[in-house]
Amino acid sequence: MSGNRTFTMIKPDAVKAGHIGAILAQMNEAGFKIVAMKYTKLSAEKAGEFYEVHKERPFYGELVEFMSSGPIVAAVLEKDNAVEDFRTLIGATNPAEAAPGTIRAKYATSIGENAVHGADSDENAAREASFHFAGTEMFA
Ligand code: 3AN
Repeated sequence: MSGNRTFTMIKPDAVKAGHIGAILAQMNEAGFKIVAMKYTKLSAEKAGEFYEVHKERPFYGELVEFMSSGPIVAAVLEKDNAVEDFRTLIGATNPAEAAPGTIRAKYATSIGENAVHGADSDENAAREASFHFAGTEMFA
C-alpha cells in the first residue's frame, strides 16, 4: 500500500449515537474515497489483537472493552497524503483538544470514546487494512 491510503473505524460510541452517515459524509467532503467498508463487531479477542501495540498502556483493558462493546464501521480510504490529512480531519485524540469542526470535536465524548480511529502511519494503515479486509474486498 502506498502513501495514499489510510484505515479508519467509526467507533461504537459514534455508531450508537447515530453519526455513521454524518461522519462518512464529512470524510467524502474532505476528498476521501472509500476503497473498502464493512459494518461489523469486534470480539474482545479481535479488539485486543488490533490494539496489541497499546498492550502496556494503562487504558488497554478499557479500550478493548469499549471497542468490542458494539458495532463499528471499518473502512479503507484513499486520498493523496491520506494518513496525515485524515489525522487532521479527525482532530486530536482528546476531543477537548480537537480543533473546531474536526470529527472528534463534533462527535467524540471523551479521550477513550472518541468517535473515530485513524491510522497513524502508512505502515500501520496497511497492517490495519489487511487485519479487516481481504485483498478481494478492496476496490481501487
Ligand atoms: P489516536 O487514536 O489518536 O491515534 P492513540 O493511538 O494514542 O490515539 O490511542 C489509541 C486509542 O486509545 C484512542 N483512540 C483512544 O480510544 C484510546 N485512548 C488513548 N488515550 C487514552 C486514555 N488516556 N484513556 C482512555 N483511552 C485512551
